[in-house]
Amino acid sequence: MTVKIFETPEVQDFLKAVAGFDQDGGSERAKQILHRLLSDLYRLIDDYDVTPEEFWTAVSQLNALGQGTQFGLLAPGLGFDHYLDMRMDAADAEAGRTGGTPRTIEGPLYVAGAPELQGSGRMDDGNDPDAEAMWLTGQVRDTDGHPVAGAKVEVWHADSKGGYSFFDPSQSEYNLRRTIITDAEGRYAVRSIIPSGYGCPPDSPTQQVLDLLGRHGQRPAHIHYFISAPGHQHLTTQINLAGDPYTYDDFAFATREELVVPGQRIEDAAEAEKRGFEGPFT
Ligand code: MBD
Ligand code: FE
Repeated sequence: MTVKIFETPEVQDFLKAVAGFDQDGGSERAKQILHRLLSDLYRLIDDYDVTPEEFWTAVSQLNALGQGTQFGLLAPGLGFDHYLDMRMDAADAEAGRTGGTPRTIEGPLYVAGAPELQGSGRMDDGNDPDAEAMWLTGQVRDTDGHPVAGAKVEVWHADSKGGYSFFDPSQSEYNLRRTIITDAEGRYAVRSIIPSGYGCPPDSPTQQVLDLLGRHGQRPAHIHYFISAPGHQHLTTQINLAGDPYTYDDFAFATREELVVPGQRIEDAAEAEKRGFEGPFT
């Protein structure tokens, strides 16, 4: 079947009616955007001779992607999150906002309301027998290099199996999620566990779409951050633990060279203690 009807006046008028152009109510912006989106899709159906079977298969897939956080998971896989970041980077450059730690994507697994720590404390609940201890330390500085005391550092990351609390029912509430307030020198130091990379569930609607593209759904081991302080631009970012096979092959396209950090292995508790880290050391 090769019919080409998209450019006909009937279809063009039909699209305008579908987008509510002849109606007084609704939102002008919604009408414009829906009209453009539908036009692009109608044209695609014409250009690729999309069959009714293919169309209804796509509808079923979209319905499946509407469950839980599935579309939020596919969106970074399709590059939307990174594209929005690229646009914010470009806007920052245009406005002369330079310096500082680069942003990268939030992802779909943030949960608000994590327990608050003053400068230091513990992020893990101690219930992950496969986990290795990790200390996460840092200093929040402004773009002139001055420390920011009292900054809010929200951190969240996966456990040793790549699962996130709230989404992985085997974990306790807010495990590996904390809001840390920086000390007088802008510093924070918390005890946690080394996260593993995340993988999209193999049978999930998201992975089904990635399979069609011949792509995996893996992310390298990473730690998410929101950093905020009054009078400063909010920063959404992540760090990647160097040496992961997926560091430069992230299905969510979130890796940035400046955010890849090598961990420093500490072999014994005495050494950790000497550095002022809080236990437990195993
Ligand atoms: C994650 O942990 C994540 O950070 C992103 C962006 C997508 C899926 C899982
Ligand atoms: Fe993540």
